[in-house]
Amino acid sequence: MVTDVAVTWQRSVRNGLDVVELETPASTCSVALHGAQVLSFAPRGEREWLWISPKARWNVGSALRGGVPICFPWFGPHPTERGFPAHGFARTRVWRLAGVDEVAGERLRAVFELGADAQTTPLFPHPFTARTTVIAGDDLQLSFEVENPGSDPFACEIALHTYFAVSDIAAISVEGLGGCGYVDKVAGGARRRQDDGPLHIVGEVDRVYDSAGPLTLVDPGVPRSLRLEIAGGASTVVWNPGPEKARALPDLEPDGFRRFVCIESGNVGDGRIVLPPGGRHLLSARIRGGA
Ligand code: TA6
Repeated sequence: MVTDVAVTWQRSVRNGLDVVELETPASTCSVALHGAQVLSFAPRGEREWLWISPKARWNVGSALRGGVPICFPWFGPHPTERGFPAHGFARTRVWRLAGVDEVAGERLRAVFELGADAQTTPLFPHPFTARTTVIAGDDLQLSFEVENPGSDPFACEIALHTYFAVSDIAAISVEGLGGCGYVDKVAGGARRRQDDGPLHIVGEVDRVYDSAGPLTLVDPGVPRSLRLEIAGGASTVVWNPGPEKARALPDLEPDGFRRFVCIESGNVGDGRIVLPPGGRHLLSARIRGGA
């Protein structure tokens, strides 16, 4: 739906966190500086595409369950250090807002930056520059770019850990993964192959697919289809905790697992990247709506 609303943006505070609110004729979108985390995106007159837990923790330094957390420089638990934060530190640091500008097609672009400092170096002993770009218009575009300004190579994992809002987890399907190999984390990391046809979520699902899509999330309950197109990715993670794991998550309501599916795009596991000195990697996602 295109309205006569102007392209405009402002800074605000939501539950104590600094937020950039983007308004375009086609959509509204909000992004927290904490984690450069997209919190919401909705085309005008339509339902929210992203889900945030009503029990999410809105504290600097805590992971906020919902929207699009960015996992970097590792995904899941740290490979060797048990005490390090899950999914790295990018999602729990306050990023710098580098700017907001209008781009072609009455879209707004917001750019956020994060670099190595005294808090990141003990966790990840490498210089790095990360840049997250959010473009809101009639679709949502997100990119994460990382550069290695140092003199040694480093390996890292990246994921856009998107929490898509769904009418009911039992009703949705994910198209585009049929025949793909995956690591089944619920089965202790067993390697499996996805059956042909759409994926339906039954119980706990936690899989790292060797594919970056494109994918379509079909939700007959809205009804809505969201198309996810990725560039620069190698992996897709599909996660839902199911009813039992959900009970163990303090920032999730007992029934909260029904309201979202995580479809996470990036470079994780065997798809991780190695950046040589001066190297750069760009991961981009575009989410488009459809009936
Ligand atoms: O992306 C899947 C996953 O790694 C799961 O294993 C699950 O733990 C989830 O992320 C959420 O992690 P979090 O640290 O945000 O609770």
